[in-house]
Amino acid sequence: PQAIYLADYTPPAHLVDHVSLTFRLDPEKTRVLSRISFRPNPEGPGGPLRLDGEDLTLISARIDGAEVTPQVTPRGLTMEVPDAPFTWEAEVEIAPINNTALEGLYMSNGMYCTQCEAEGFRKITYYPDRPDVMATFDVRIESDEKIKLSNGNPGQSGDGFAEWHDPWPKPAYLFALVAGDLINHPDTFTTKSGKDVELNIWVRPGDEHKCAFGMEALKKSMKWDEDVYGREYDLDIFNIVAVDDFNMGAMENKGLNIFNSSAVLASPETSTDMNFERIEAIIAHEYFHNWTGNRITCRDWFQLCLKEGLTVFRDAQFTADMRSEPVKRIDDVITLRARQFREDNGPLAHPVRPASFVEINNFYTATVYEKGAELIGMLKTLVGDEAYYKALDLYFERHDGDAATIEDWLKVFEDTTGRDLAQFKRWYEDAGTPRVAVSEDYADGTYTLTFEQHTPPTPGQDDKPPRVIPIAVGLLSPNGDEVQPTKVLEMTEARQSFTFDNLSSKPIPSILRGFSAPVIIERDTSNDERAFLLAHDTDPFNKWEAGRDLARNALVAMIRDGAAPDEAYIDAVHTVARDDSLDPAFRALALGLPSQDDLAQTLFDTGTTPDPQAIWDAIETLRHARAERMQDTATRLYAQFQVSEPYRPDAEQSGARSLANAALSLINRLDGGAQAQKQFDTADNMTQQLAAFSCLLQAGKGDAATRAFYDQWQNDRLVIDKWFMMQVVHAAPEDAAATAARLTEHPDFTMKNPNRFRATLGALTMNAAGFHHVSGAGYDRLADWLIRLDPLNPQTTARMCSAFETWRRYDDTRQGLIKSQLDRILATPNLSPDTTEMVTRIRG
Ligand code: B3K
Ligand code: ZN
Repeated sequence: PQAIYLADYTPPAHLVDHVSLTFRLDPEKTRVLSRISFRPNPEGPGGPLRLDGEDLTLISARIDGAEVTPQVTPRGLTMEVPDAPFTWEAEVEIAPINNTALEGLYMSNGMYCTQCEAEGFRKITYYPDRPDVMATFDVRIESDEKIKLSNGNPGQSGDGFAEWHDPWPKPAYLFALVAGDLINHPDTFTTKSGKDVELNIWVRPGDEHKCAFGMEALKKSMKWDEDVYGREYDLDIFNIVAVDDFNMGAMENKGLNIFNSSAVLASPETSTDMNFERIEAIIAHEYFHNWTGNRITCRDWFQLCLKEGLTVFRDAQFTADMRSEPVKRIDDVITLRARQFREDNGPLAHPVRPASFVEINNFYTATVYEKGAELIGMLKTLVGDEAYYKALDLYFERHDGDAATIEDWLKVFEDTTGRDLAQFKRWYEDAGTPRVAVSEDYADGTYTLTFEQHTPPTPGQDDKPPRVIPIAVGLLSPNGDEVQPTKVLEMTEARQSFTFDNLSSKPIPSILRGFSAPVIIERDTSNDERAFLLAHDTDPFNKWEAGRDLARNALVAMIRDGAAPDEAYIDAVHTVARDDSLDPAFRALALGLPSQDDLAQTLFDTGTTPDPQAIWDAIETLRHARAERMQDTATRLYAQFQVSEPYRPDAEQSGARSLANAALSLINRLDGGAQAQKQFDTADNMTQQLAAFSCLLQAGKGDAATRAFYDQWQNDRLVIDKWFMMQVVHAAPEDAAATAARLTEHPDFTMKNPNRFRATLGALTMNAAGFHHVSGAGYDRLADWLIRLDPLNPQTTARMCSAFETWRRYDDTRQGLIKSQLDRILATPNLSPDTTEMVTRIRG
């Protein structure tokens, strides 16, 4: 497979004014009739008409009514055409029932649905399948299926057909079609200018009771985007459809969002508090794409972060407004470090705006999404809130209807603020996580902070010039008072100092408040100072960070030096847990420990080869020591934070439950699962039931609960995914691979459903000590299944290869084991381009 380069971008030779599509649906022989008005692009390179097309059988083609015979290849067709506007008509045949890749038109439980981003439309009909070709669409669906949906507003419908008209020009990746036996959960929303919009969530019969929460989330999102960004909805109808077989979370097709059912269906009995929060965020995210993605789209796929980074940033703002801002920020940084820092520090590192790719689906990454969102946050910090919203207004005004670029995006900020953003642009172009070393000096009332930045090399990028880094800093006096409220220091040089005057004593700095930039701070500091910040910092993020650093140091000392659990850490976290003036959700977060993967990277970065088993042992030992020291507190918190009111998935109740369940996991270490069993037996919501189930599995007392859970939920696919996942994630390291293997034999296992595949094999990769068990069984099982899945679903296979991306951290034995699995995957005949690209990059 050939790489394509951003530098090679050329505008399309032909533009499209309008598309009419007719679908005659049939599982094996769907006919797609297209009628497309083309015209030469005055800014294009000229030349023949080139249309993308894959896995299509061309039945007939016409230009301006006359039959033509184009040159057809497996990737598309070429045709000499007049140098004037013309109409292209084609009829193609496709077989949705055979489409296991879940890209293009496919079937899920008897229902027709589509996924076109990034390049799936070319599996539906011949078309210039690139985002800078935008057109209005009319769609006619002919089928006996009860419900037939497409983008835009409904037109005529009758016996066996339905028509849809989308007045907003869009690229083909936003096309969608759904047909099936569906039931709707209806509602309405009146926009700020008084327009009534019909809202529907469409589900399979039996799932109707799981729609109410998603609908509320949708209405809140619509209101929020009006209030905060001034963005109103622009069609008469907004449809959401839940689909069981889906490669990603959801898709923002114009007026017809298609969701993985796990990202929309919710009920208290079947969904955890975390599920509710995630669903609310994904509904918001897809809705917000209507402006940031659809009305303004991307010129080419290199610009993917233009819509994704911005939309992730917007959905994070929304969640912070709906729930708790500090808790959301801490959660997001945990995820960013776990996924994006890991990616940025390994063989898959790439810029937020990549310069080349083989398969674009491999670039829907934590870097494009989450780091992309961090860049928006930094920009907002640098220019200030007012200028940020002014720039956004200009962006919407200037680029509505455009397929835009990162240059366009930065230009609106330059034009609004008069600032030169050339240095900021490096954040988009240079991969890698900057390290910022900090030193300090205090003399005669003046305190000086000196920062030095350095970004390690990443594949294809050795030298990285300094970037602009907004570093939010506050200073505390030794008695705990804040003597310098948060101030944003703008670092632009490789090495730079900032001074603070008139201080009566040497302050304690709180650096990178709110995690103001996606960097790694390197600073020699004492555990006393960390404990001080955990107790006194006014910035909730850094307060949490101080506790996290203490825990990490304690664990590293245990692993590397055989130290005993650090009493000072346990005291400090105990004090936070007991402090009733703090938000329960924050206290639960403070009780969290760094992940096994985080510790492996920390050890590696400081010159120690990580031993996954030793990491697991240390975490177990520390958890046990904590439980013993905090016994009384755990009992008190567990009782105090039981929720007696009817279940609500809001921040208040879910915070209480998260602290009660953190207390349960402390209790569980000492009582052999007794309390967890009680909670499991009496739980009336999934948050409580699953927390108890996970405690029982960890205590080695999960057999009865495993059977009971299955019996109770065997008819609910989403809950059974949890059942698969829990057993693998909580298996002891030496049993993890065997547990996953055993579950793949279960009658409910199917590799065709991405959720189930991830719940089983993805869960194996989440069990770090199990996946990296020195027997190599974890690596072997995963490789087996990736090889089996690849011919069916390359996209999901390729994504899961990233489980191997950290392989160079480990000892020679493990490196050898992983390398032989990577070689085995690469040697598989007919391996997909998706997986080939991933494994080749990982192998290096
Ligand atoms: N834009 C889609 C992602 C499509 C993935 C294609 N492989 C979901 C989202 O970010 O909203
Ligand atoms: Zn998105």
